[in-house]
Amino acid sequence: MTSETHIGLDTAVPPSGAAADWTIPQQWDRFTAVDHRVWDLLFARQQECLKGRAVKSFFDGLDLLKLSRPGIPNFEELNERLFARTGWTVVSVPGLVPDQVFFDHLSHRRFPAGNFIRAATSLDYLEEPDVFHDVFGHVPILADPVAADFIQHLGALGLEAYEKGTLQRLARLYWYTIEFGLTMEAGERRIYGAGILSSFGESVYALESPVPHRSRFDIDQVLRMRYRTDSFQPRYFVIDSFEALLGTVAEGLDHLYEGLEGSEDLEPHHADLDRAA
Ligand code: HBI
Ligand code: FE
Repeated sequence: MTSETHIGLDTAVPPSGAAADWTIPQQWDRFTAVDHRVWDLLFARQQECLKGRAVKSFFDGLDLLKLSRPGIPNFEELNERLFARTGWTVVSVPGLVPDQVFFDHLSHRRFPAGNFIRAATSLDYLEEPDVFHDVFGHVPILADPVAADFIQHLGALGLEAYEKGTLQRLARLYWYTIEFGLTMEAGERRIYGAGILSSFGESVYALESPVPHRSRFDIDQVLRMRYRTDSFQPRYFVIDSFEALLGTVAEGLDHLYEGLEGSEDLEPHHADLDRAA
């Protein structure tokens, strides 16, 4: 049975010290030498592992945003470069925030990033998105203008879906693209989803293991497809390009939600759904 977690913290109030939008000061000076060392270890391992696996705009983003500098990035410095590039900024949050808060930030070109990093003793396991998952995984492609537009648009669609009660469907679109998306690039499959980019094991599994299904991105299928939050993904969707992906949502999703009313959810491990990708 797949599990779809939604942090329905609808009634939750921001933790003490956080603003109404759940942001908190990064307090970059608070990070210890061990924290920075963990970042450097994870960064070096992924930079090596992603060669030939990640989409080109991921590496371009690392360079443009000077993320190869040692240590956990100071958001003040990072945001000067990111904002100048695509109008996005990274904001610090204590952990998972309620859905509507999360999508509201995205709709205003603010990416919420965890203000903590995992322990050196658990480099490969993560309860909640930490600063490595969020900044190494999600931020570099925010320097790509088309991907930046798509993610902001997804934020606006998320707020709409929250009001309409179709957030569970929109969360799948988010999950199978921004978190675990693959794309074609020069005839090869490449990774662009942050959940894969920030994971050593899944960066290899997603492209090379015979286990998962890899099917051509089909927005109707994606909106019906359940997903797992507790294991490597049983299925990945492959887009042709960020431009093509943006095109699938440019007119909004209302007509798709309507067309899917009453349709069964799909299980990601069922092989009969495969459209060659
Ligand atoms: N909060 N900090 C944070 N990071 C997320 O990725 C996140 C979240 N809250 C809700 C949420 N994601 C989900 O709504 C999406 O993954 C669909
Ligand atoms: Fe994420």
